[in-house]
Amino acid sequence: MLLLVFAAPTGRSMIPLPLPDGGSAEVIEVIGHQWWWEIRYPGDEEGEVVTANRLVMPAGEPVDFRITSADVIHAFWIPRLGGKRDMVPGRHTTIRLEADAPGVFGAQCAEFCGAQHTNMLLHVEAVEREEYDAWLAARRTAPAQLAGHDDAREAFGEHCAACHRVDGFPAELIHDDVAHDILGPDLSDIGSRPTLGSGVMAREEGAIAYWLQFHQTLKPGNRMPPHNHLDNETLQDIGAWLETLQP
Ligand code: HEC
Ligand SMILES: [Cu+2]
Repeated sequence: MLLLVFAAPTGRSMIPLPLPDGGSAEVIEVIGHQWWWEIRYPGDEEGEVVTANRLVMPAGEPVDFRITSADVIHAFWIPRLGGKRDMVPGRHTTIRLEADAPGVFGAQCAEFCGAQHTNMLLHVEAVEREEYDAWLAARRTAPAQLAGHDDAREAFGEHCAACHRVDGFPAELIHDDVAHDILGPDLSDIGSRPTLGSGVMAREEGAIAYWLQFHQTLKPGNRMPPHNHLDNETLQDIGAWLETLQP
């Protein structure tokens, strides 16, 4: 049994709502995009952790989800945890939810937001506090796996890095001269995430290269441009490198 503990709109304020015992709840930011989920774990001194389409939360304690949208109205709803809240561009709302035990819950955008609305799925994992802290700490360490795969990293810097962040990716490899205003999911831990395309397919071995080739067929109209101009070998190389990215 999971319950909605408290929900209240807040302004842009980052001040956590107090708990009855005077402490503060864990804060996780969720930002809706056409058609994927950006998840941010704020950290003043430790550093912010950013991921996408997989929400890891501590079980057995309240969590304040600060929600908003980057484009159109979406809605944040984890049915098993209750509550449902519109995500409105330019407006920040906090919804307090608690998972009383560890588990995996499905969630989906609950407000029609365009062509791929039904493929805007969110994988939610509630884990013990210890496991949550260990995951965050691992994500805060710069990924050592950036060594090797030189060709892939070169190609990523040229064709992908303008839209996709990877922790510790060398700035000198990034070509951001391609003019665009579209942000893609952070890929720093893509090798450990369960799905691709916000739930369109499982992220098993070889799946990233497959997604890169066929994403406009798998998820028509999604905001990532097709990569027909890149040969299959380059896409395979990039996919193999991205698979190594995990905390
Ligand atoms: C113009 C911006 C843009 C460029 C350039 C771009 N992407 Fe994307 N990418 C996106 C967007 C937007 C999505 C989300 C699509 C969706 O799920 O609706 C995405 C999704 C992805 C995903 C799935 C992520 C997930 O969490 O499911 C991967 C992997 C990916 N891109 C890799 C790449 C690679 C590799 C390149 C370069 C060859 C690239 N992208 C180039 C915008 C871009
Ligand atoms: Cu939607």
